[in-house]
Amino acid sequence: MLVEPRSGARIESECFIRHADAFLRHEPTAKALRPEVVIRFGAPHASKVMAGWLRDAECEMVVVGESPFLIDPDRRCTMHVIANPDAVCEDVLKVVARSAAAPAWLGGWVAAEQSSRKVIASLLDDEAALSEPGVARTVAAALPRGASLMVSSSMPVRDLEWYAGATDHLRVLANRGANGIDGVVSSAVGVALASGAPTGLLIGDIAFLHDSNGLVALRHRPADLRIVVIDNDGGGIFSFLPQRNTLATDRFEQLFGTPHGTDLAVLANAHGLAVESVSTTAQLRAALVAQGPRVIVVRTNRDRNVQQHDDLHAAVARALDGA
Ligand SMILES: Cc1ncc(C[n+]2csc(CCOP(=O)(O)OP(=O)(O)O)c2C)c(N)n1
Ligand SMILES: [Mg+2]
Repeated sequence: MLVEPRSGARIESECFIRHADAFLRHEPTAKALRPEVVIRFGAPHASKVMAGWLRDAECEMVVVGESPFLIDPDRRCTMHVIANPDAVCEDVLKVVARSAAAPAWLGGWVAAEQSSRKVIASLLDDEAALSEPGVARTVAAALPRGASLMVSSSMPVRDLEWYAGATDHLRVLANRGANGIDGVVSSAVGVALASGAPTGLLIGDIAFLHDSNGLVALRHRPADLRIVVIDNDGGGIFSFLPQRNTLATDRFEQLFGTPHGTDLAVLANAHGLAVESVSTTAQLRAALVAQGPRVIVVRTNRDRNVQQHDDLHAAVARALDGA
């Protein structure tokens, strides 16, 4: 079972695969794990790597969901079942043969997952200088059981999917789609107020600025909202795309990077909110304990972020080669 955080099914068991985005980049592993049938419940993962692997697999793909609207950008779905996922699972269990022995193919998935978990934990837990993947992993781990976590586009929702541990202690929410950075602060305020529970918001600087009106009068509201802003002074996602290397840097920055230079701590202060800047895992963990509304700012660097993702994937690949 490949589980992303929004599924609510990201439990500790190694049969619940978290790090497919990392290990499917390793070609021999991706080939060895080629599926014959895929059953997808709900929306696709954010991972482009997983989408490419599914596209190449030429397998049967059943999509199960309650909505009649099918999200299938690569036109891979061979059967669309519009039904309640729980009811479908219960019906399937009545007809499939159940055996005590795990199927042979499961071993390959569990082995790849185990190797990836070890590498990702060793590189991200307690890293001295926080990376963006490390922030996503730490935020998910540090929020208390029963909390909600809203994640923004573009990198936070991806980093959470790719690098977080188990997240079944949380209710994870995201606005996905073409306008992925619209209204994210306001959505999180709504979640915090409606749930009455601790709520985390993991958000990039541009999405934060784009909806900073959501901070208006927040200090007067009974919202335990703990906002973590990853400030890489622009849109970090674009540094992963081909235009980063095909355009001159100043043109890339003007069109895609869009650095703004705004002091986000001052902005949050202007709304009378408590603000803290952190740079280590321990500081972030400690800052997440206090109740909100409050803002925690982590400064990162877009080019270094690409390198840190590459380093993580290279380390996972080395572990898989040695396995
Ligand atoms: C309303 C809206 N405008 C523009 C976009 C295009 N867009 C997608 S991601 C992104 C940059 C987001 O930057 P930030 O919030 O800092 O996150 P990062 O990429 O750095 O993780 C932009 C402009 C969008 N998704 N929605
Ligand atoms: Mg950014």
